[in-house]
Amino acid sequence: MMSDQDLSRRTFLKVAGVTAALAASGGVPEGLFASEKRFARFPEKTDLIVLTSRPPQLETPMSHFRDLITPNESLFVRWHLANIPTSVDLNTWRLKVGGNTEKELQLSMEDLRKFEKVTYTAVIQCSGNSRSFFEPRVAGGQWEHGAMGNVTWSGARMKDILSMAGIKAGSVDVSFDGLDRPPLPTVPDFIKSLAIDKATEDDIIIAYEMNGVPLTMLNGFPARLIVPGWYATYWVKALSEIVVHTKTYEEFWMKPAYRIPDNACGCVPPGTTPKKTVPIHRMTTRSFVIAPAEKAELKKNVPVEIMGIAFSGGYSIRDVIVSVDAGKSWREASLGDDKGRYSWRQWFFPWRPQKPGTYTLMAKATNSIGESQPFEGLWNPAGYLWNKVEKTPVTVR
Ligand SMILES: Nc1nc2c(c(=O)[nH]1)N[C@H]1C(S)=C(S)[C@@H](COP(=O)(O)O)O[C@H]1N2
Ligand SMILES: [Mo]
Repeated sequence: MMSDQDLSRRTFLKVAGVTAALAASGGVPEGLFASEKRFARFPEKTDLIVLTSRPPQLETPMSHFRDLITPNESLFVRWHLANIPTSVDLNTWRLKVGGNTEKELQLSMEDLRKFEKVTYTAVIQCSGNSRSFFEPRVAGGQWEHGAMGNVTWSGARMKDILSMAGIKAGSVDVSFDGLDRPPLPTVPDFIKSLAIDKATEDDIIIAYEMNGVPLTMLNGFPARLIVPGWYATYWVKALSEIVVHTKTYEEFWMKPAYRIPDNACGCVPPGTTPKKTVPIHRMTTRSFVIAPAEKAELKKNVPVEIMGIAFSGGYSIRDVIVSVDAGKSWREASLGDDKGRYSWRQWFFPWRPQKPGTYTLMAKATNSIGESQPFEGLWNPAGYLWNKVEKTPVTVR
C-alpha cells in the first residue's frame, strides 16, 4: 500500500514541519497524512473521514472492514452536488416512471413495497476508490481504500417496475435521477443511465432497505438503484424519476464523465489521454489485508490470524493467495462464509512470525472467470479501476 518512496515523503514533510499547515490549507493529498485525517460525525453515521463536507464525501476507516457486513453507520458517503435531500416526506414522495412506456407511473413507497421483495448482499464501491494512490496524481476525490462497503440490500426488481409501466418498442436506454439538485444552473444534474438490457436484468433492484432497515438519508433514502457488480456511480440515490429513452442517453455524467479507456485493462500509459472511451461498468477484482492493520506491531512466536476481504465485479472469488515476505512466496488462504457472487468474501491465513523484523503482507484474489490483480497500478486519467496487489507493512518484535 505504501512504497518506500511514499514513506520517505511522509517523513520529509513531518521533519519540515509543514504537515499541519498544508493539511489545513487543503493543499495536500489526504493519502499522505494518516495522522492528520479529519473525522466528523454526520446524521445516522459514526465518525468517518471527511474529504469534503459540502457535498458530503465521507470515507470509512479500514478497521471497519473486519465485519463481513458493513454497518449502515459506517458506510461511506459520496454526493456530487451540494443541494442534497436532508428530509423526505413519504406522504408526498413519488417515484415517477415514464418516457417511452405505455403508462406513466407515480409509485409511493407503499406501491414499491408491493412488488416482490428481493434481498442480496453486494459490495458498493466508488469508481474512484483508492484514487489517491495514482501516480501521476489525478483530479477528483482523493480517496484511500475506504470508499467501499458490503451491504445487504432489499428492494423491488427494476424489470418488474418497468413491465408494470410497459416498455414500448424502440427503447434503448433508461435514465435515473435523484432528488439532489445542482447549486447553479451551469452544473449538470446528476443523472445516470443503463442500456435497457442491463436495466432489466434480474438482479437490478430499486432498494428501499440496507441491512434490513430503511436507507439512511446520506445513502439515498428513500430508495436507490442497485447495480450489483458495477461501480456505485450507477447506484443513483434518493431516486425521483426513471425515464425510458429511444436514444442513447449521453448527458454530462455519462459523457464525458465516468468513462474509461476502451481496452481490456481500462488503462493507458501514465499521463496520456485515451483515444476512445466507454462508460465505466463492472468492478475489477480486489483484495485487502484488514488485520493486522498497516504498521501493527506483533510479537515473535505468537500466532496471529491474518484476515482480509476479497471481491470482484459479480463473479465469485475462486481463491486468495497470501504472502508474508513481500511476494517471494505465496500460500492459499481459507475463505469465509459465501454470501453470494456480489458480496465480498472474508479470508483467513494463520501465521506465526519467527524472527523480529519488518514484514510486508500481500494478498491476491482471483475470481471464477480468472480475473485477478496486477502487481503494479494501472493508470487512467480519471483515477478509476484501481486494483493492484496492496502491501501491508507490519513489524515483529
Ligand atoms: N442522487 C445521487 N446518487 C448518487 C450520487 C450522487 O451524487 N447523487 N453519487 C454516486 C456515486 S459516484 C457513488 S460512489 C455512490 C455513493 O453511494 P453512498 O453515498 O451510499 O456510499 O452514490 C452514487 N449515487
Ligand atoms: Mo463514485
